[in-house]
Amino acid sequence: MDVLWRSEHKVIIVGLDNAGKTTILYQFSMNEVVHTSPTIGSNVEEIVVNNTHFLMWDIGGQESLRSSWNTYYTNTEFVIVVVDSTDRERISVTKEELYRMLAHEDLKKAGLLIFANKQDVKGCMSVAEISQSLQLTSVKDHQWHIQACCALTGEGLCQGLEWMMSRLRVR
Ligand SMILES: Nc1nc2c(ncn2[C@@H]2O[C@H](COP(=O)(O)OP(=O)(O)O)[C@@H](O)[C@H]2O)c(=O)[nH]1
Ligand SMILES: [Mg+2]
Repeated sequence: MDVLWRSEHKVIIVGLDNAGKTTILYQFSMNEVVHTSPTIGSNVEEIVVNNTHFLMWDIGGQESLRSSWNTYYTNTEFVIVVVDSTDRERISVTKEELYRMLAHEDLKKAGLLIFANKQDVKGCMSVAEISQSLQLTSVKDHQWHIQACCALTGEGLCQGLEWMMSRLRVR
């Protein structure tokens, strides 16, 4: 039996409140190829893409909840950070949370996927602007990728998943 086929990859979806995390998780579970099965709570979904299973946790982003993000870190293979590209005021808060996470022991080997969400909104920050604000080029100890998307239409989400799949193959 193929062990890889069976294994499940843990993913956490983080980001500030209102970034679009739940919308993205919902899109993934609607579009996934085989089936979806809500497990423990309403905020976790199993997404199956080409026989690869991802267990995705959508973690609340309100300030009061951010301090408990680390309770989800164990065995996490990918961190998806969702950025509201229209929220220029709080991009610095996202940056702070991002580097706090990347420094955490339990996330040392995790891949980092950043969704620049709400690209449908006129005047929003571009991928280049967000990369610069988050100083992504200084991230050397994690594999990372930034992807423009619109969670409402689903545009860009598959490319993000594809990047995660490609990272799985090289390991
Ligand atoms: N214009 C636009 N609105 C979005 C997009 N994604 C999410 N939203 C809206 O942003 C709000 C917050 O989304 P939600 O998924 O609840 O964010 P969460 O707090 O991160 O889980 C909702 O009103 C969504 O409809 C997007 O790509 N474009
Ligand atoms: Mg939510």
